Amino acid sequence: MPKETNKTNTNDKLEELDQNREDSTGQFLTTNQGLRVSDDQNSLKAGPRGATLLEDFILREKITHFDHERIPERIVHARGAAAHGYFQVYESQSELTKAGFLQDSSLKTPVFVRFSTVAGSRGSSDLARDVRGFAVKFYTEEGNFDLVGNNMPVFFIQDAIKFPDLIHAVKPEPNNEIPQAASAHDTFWDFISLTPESMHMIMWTMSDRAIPRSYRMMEGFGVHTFRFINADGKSRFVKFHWKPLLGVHSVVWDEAQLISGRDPDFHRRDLWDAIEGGAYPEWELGVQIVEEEDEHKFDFDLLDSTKLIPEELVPVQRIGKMTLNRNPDNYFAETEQVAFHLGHLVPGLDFTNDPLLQGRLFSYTDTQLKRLGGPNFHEIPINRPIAPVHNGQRDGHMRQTINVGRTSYGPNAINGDSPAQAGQKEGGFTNYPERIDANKVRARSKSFMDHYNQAKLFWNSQSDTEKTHLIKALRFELGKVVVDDIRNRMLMHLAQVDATLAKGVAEGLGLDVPSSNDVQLNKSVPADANPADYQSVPAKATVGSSAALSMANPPKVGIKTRQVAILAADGVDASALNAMKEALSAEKAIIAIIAPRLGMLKTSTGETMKIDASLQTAASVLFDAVYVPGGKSSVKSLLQEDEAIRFVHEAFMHCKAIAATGEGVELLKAAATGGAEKLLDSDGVITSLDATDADVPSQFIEAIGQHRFWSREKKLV
Ligand code: HDD
Repeated sequence: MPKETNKTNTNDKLEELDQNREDSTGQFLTTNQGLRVSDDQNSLKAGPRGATLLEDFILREKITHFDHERIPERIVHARGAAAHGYFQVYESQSELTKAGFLQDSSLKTPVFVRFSTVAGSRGSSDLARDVRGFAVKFYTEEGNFDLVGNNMPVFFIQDAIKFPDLIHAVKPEPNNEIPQAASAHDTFWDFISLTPESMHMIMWTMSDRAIPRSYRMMEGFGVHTFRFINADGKSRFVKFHWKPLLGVHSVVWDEAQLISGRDPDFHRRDLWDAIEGGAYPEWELGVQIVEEEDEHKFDFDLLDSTKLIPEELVPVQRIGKMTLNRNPDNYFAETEQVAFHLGHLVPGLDFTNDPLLQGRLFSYTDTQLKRLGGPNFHEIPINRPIAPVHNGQRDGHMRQTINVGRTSYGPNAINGDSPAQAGQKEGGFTNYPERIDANKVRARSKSFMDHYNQAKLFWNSQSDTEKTHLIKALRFELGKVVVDDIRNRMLMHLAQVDATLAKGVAEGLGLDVPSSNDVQLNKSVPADANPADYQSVPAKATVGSSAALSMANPPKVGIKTRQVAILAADGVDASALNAMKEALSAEKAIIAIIAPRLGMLKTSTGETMKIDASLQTAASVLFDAVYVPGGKSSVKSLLQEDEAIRFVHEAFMHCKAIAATGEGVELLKAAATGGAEKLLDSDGVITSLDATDADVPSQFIEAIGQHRFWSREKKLV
């Protein structure tokens, strides 16, 4: 029988993790066998200067363990950060699914969520232009359910058999292992330019979605179409979405590159700090439901992972909320050893025949066997379900469970046929009995051949700023390509998506858009196939747009957890500084006082204040906004610091909210290029010569809430 709903199962998981926690505070040092060690500073030698003795088992144990500390990093998604939390459904979804964790609004289901980049190694920068992984492990009472998604709703390829090619192409090139964590190189674009099915995904990865402001401000998507099954056995198609309550925001590419130098752990740190500070990130779980009989009513195939269902056609229903409220205790034990797998499923859910999904079902367990070293990785605390585990599986590397009794097989009579198979009534999982009657073929469905229309839909749905950023991203990426043919092939594809897009990119590359309209560029055609079967469907002249695909006009969600820098030095205007600090704190923004040096600051009234960072370690790219209060001697000192001028200049270039009062305005003038008037008159720049102007804090808060002021940027479309 499944465990009774106890409404507190988040505690079960935490208690289980607690049992494995080791805290050496106040304890003696021991070997792994529990032997107390008296000297951990010197190895055992023949005399103080003598040779070290092989007999020194303490030395050997310590060094051997150290030598084996690293496990193979994930072949993809190697770099990540994770957090614990819980999920709660708003109301029972029994009409749609019998999944236990979606029935009871008072039940908190524990989750562990790992965010990641895809291409880079474990030590690469968080700010690479890349897809972000968004993997959620629900520890439900019916077993673990893993929703292993990304922050983009579509994927590069339609069939899993191409995944190794895609990843080989994007990873550093094999001869010199360059470049790290970047798609801007020949092999990636060579592959993409021969793979038209990637064009929709390319629109997403070249958009600012690929450089998020924070993991906390990203959407998540299950990508594939799954099935929900209710207690009557009725199946419906479902797509999963995560909608962040902090809105969806990104940085700009120049900023991303600078952050990679200033703080390559920017996203990891942001998640950690927010949770430590009690600002728990939240996402609503959304579902798009398609009735079984509507499977073929769209002009794309629901089984094709390069397509999304526009929200205008099928609205997203928000059915519950996930809150991340606890950082891991140990990066390796939890974040590195967590093992996700699409095949970790619970009753009430099932797969579809999406060929990308089907291949993934093989890959994840296989990769854990290599990475975690054997078949018992489910016994590692972070991977253990809260549901009890009973089966005849035995032995293997690092087995932890001590299975009692004589039987490890079924049927058996010796142990009363235990463990017994569970019927549906007892919570046993059954597959949806989908009818399959087909020839065995290696082929791609014709319904998968429309490679440009949704790329076009994405392009049409972007604001002019987003279109400009997309063109610039493609100019950057293809600008780093060395082989000319690749650029020309890409321009041909882009021309299929949109003429302005192709022209904008071509201009930046100093090329003309090729006149050929060759939609036959699909080189992913099997040897003996009829090329006509693989011909891409030409893009329609007009394709609609979908508001949900744009990050422009994000919902106003306030400035909670936004990072605000206050530039100050000795003599800073105390009342202006304090009034701004008070106003920002009331909105739960995070404030940092940045000064020419570390230590304490003396304000105009003699008050001392702690400096959070010096201009040498801080940079505007690590903040959402900057304020320069007045105070004659403070501003005079700042004007002598190149870093202070650069700080404001960069914040302006990156379209951030800037405020200055009293003499602080002088620093803004010094930071202006192209005339002080231009900077002072720009949107999102709030100045007042009145040192304690009471309107400035509220105007500044309103401006930070806008995220960025794109009117400062030159548009390309
Ligand atoms: Fe994958 C990891 C997401 C296609 C094979 N994948 C991995 C992770 C995420 C995704 C978020 C990291 C999980 C973690 O944090 O540990 N992958 C996706 C999405 C895909 C996708 C959204 C397309 C819709 N993946 C995909 C294919 C294959 C793989 C087609 C292979 C056929 N993915 C893997 C893997 C990884 C992995 C090799 C590496 C580490 C791991 O599994 O545990 O098995």
